[in-house]
Amino acid sequence: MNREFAEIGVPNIQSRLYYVWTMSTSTMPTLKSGGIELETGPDRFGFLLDSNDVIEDAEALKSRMDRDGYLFLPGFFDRDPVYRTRLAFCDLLAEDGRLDPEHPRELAIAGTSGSLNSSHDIAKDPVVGAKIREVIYNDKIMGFFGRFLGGEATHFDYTWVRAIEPGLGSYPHCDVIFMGRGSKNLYTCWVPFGDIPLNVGGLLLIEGSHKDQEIRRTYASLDIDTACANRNNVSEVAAAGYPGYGALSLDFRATRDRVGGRLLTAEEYRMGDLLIFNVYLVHGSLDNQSKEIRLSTDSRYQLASEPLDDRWVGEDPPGHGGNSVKGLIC
Ligand SMILES: O=C(O)CCC(=O)C(=O)O
Repeated sequence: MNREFAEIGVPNIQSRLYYVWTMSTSTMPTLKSGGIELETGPDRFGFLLDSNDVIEDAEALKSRMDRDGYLFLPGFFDRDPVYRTRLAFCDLLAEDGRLDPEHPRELAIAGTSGSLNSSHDIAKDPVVGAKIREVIYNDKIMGFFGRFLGGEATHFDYTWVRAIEPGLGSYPHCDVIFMGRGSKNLYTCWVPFGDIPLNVGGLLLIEGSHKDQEIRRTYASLDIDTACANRNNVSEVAAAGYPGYGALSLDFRATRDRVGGRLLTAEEYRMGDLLIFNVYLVHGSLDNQSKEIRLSTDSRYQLASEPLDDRWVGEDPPGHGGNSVKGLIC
């Protein structure tokens, strides 16, 4: 599937009437992650299972989460507030010089400059941050987690807001090494703030990888905010030989071959969709092979009665580094 611009008329709030995407039906784009081409045969690649058929059945949801490591709920959120948040997000990026002024802002076509790179800067913006939080922590999702977890649910105060430029996606990793100091019964929600077809590079995961015992015993037992005093103060993750900043590997294809299971993504993530996954699930994202900046958030939910990772709670959560780092002999 290829998206190409075709100008057709007046902008409309719910759809891209200003431009439509024309699709060639012949082939999918070549999918890459980390610059490495992915195999897309049916035994290695597929699309996420829609779990809306069991959305009212907590036991069925739990058993799918247990089996696959994720739940995909297309259309969970009303599209309109997500779209309005996107518009505010695009305005912020445009004012920062990150968008190409030759195109309508809402298309988020990448420009050449800008400084608002940090997820935290965007999340703290009084307009965009507030609009994002109104969507991703709304009563519907908190109620959903209350039923799914079987008790009152809470979420981290810190929200990861991504404005991903054309280029490489995220390398395969498990969230638990970044946020596993509290409850491990912790779930990530990944929410697109734009329609994200394959070439724009949405979330990619390895189905069933949350059950991989070798990953659990090794990589997933580590904590990124550590400094090995006897190893030049590198983190225990780096000391154990994992590449990059907390990646399990730099090669999704090889990691899939080792773990088994299929690589899964959505044929097109749409505004309103919700993807929930286990913090032990191996995931990352497809490379962004378009001209567009990919907008999305990831946020975390758990039982209110269980301990929270203190790096991510409070009015101004401390996050990684600084006082969060624990010294170790590795
Ligand atoms: O959006 C991405 O590229 C990565 C997101 C991610 O790693 C996460 O949701 O935990």
